[in-house]
Amino acid sequence: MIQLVAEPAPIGIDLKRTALVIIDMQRDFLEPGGFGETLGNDVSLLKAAVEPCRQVLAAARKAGILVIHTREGHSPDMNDAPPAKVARGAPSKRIGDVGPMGRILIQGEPGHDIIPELYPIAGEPVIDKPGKGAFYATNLGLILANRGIENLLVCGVTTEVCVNTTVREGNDRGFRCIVLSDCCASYFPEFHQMGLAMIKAQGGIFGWVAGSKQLLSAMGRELAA
Ligand code: TIU
Repeated sequence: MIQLVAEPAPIGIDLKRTALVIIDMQRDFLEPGGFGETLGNDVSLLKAAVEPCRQVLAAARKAGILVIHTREGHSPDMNDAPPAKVARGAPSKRIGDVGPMGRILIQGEPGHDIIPELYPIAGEPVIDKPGKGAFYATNLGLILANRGIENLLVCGVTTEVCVNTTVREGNDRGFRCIVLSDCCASYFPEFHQMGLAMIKAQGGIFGWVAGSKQLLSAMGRELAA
């Protein structure tokens, strides 16, 4: 058990029943020439989350916590891509079009892959998801149930889109979701702040928010104990 300083209240977590879920830290969102940039965003805004995420990932691996990575994207035939998603907005390139990192948001393309700093290692499940939420049309729930997981430490991008959707899905499924604030980022700094505020408001209506430093120091105390 670790005692984590969090908002709206401290929380005790059994690390054996906890998974670290890293949402969509893909080149398509973090690097120029990918999906995020085609939507008109400044992708450099997401960089801030990489180093805190890397530190939490290293600590989780050392502590033997289950680590799960997710990737948003679609199969090359795009049978799993809703036409309403593909046609949305006025991006410079649409999902499936060829960009500098291969076809935008398509599995197997360089842009779809996870950034090198956070690359999965053998044994870490990688969940490919067609939607924003990591539970929708994936086997994430089954993997977590099989491991007896009750708590999710959530990192990734973007705070108000795939992180928030996944936390809301997880909360309704009975998981305690703890979002690591500095391990998440948005193309809109104000949405990052509000995305976190929405989770922890009303007594933690969707979950808890904590900083990576709070988690790392709580884990350090546990390892030293
Ligand atoms: N992973 C994720 O958040 N997908 C998005 O499309 N995010 C945006 O902010 N666009």
